[in-house]
Amino acid sequence: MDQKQLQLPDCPALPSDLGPYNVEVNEIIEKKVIQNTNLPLGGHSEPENCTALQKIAIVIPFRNRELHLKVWLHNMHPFLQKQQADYGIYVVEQYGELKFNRAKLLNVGYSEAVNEYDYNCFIFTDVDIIPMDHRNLYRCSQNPKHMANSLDKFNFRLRYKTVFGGVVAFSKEQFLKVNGFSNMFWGWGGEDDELYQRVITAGMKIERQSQNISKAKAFLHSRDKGNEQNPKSIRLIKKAAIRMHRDGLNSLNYTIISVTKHRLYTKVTVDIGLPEESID
Ligand code: UD2
Ligand code: MN
Repeated sequence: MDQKQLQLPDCPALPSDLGPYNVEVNEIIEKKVIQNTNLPLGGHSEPENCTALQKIAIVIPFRNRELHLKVWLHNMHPFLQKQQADYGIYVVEQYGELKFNRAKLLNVGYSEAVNEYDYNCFIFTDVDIIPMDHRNLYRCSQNPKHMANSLDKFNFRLRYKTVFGGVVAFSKEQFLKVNGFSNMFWGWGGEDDELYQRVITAGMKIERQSQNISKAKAFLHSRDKGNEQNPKSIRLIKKAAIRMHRDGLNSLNYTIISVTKHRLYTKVTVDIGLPEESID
């Protein structure tokens, strides 16, 4: 614990003065640089006047979505600072042209972040979702939390009851309990539902905030090249319970290409290898 932490009081559980937030999109695309002086290198920030109760790593799976990333970063730094968060942003970029593997990238982000700082809360978020209310707390709870339950593109409704994609929050303990995500989902879809099965199998429930508070903007886009639908996902989801203890954080291997400290984020570029032979 450093000198500063010793002297500062704990931050309040719920910061005051939180309410609806207007996501800025056009302003950011037009202006080249937004002033945000309150950030040391690597996109890590903590409250000035108090000690935050959680240390939060925000992990974003990424490849070739520069514009979304720019808009996300420029909205989310002020948003998270308003919530008095102690947080760091990790953008995990898949190296190469092979099939995208969102879930494995998120496992890599978790592993790299825990090696760097004493994080105890992990928020895994798509690069194209931005909350519309400061009361949508980017924090961990008693149970894993699904946070993308009220997206504008789905008329602020849940598509189905067990949906668990977009943005989720896990404490370190909760994430270890499910052995992270599966590493075996190459291409679009299903890795989020598989994670839901892990949570239930591990005896946990999921939490959500009210639809009103969770309102968020999700950008419309077409399917990316290299992220075609995964034909194996249904089969993998069905066997989640028997596979989860040997497919996840404890079987993760990857090769770091580079770790770059940008002002607004840490970029981890990683070679995640080739799809494994199906061992379901
Ligand atoms: C849904 C889920 C998402 C994930 C996905 C299936 C919601 C709200 N979202 O999103 O969490 O389960 O389906 O895999 O339920 N990405 C890149 N480059 C690429 C491809 C993907 O950066 O070439 C990243 C990026 O952060 C993106 C995320 O992966 O937001 C999810 O991919 P998507 O946006 O194409 O998938 P989408 O919107 O159908
Ligand atoms: Mn998307």
